[in-house]
Amino acid sequence: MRLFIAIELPEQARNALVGLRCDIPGARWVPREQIHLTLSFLGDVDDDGVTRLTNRLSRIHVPAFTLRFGESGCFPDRRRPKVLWVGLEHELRLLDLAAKVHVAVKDCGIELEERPFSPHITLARIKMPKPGEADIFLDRHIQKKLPSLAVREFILFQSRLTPEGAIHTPVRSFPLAA
Ligand code: 3AM
Repeated sequence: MRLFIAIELPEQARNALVGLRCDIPGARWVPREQIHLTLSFLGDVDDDGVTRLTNRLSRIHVPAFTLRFGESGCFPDRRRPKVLWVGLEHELRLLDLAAKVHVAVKDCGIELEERPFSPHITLARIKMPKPGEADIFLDRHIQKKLPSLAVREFILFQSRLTPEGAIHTPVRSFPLAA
């Protein structure tokens, strides 16, 4: 199973993020129901690995928390904006959760990229970006218009690749502490 671990966003937040779409040629906007905050991308994991992983993830203890949106940005940079995203303020409990998820995944023998966690929500991808093409999106002061998010759980998702795009299915959810 091709897996990733993420925080699902409430409908209201997803609607607000859809409202940030703008006219950028070649941008593929993430469908409303798929907008999420990735904690870790795992890639393919076999059935035994999934069992070990769900056991291990269910032992993570982090209290529930609230997230606030931050600035928008793009990867890798404005000259080549391939991924357009909205950032989140660096809430300590989010960083703690991401770090604990990372350790749990590695404890299960799953190899991960050692890139530092950079909290963001991907809204669009541009396959062949031109310099400055995303500036119209990046120059908005996004954080003023978006609601804050109450985070009470994180979710292990399966991602199936199809010619029509990825299909995300929740495998199991893990509640945060009260
Ligand atoms: O939420 P973001 O955009 O950061 O880009 C994919 C998305 O991340 C990423 O996993 C998240 C859920 O699909 N992803 C997909 N394939 C990947 C790969 N091979 C990947 N991340 C790293 N390596």
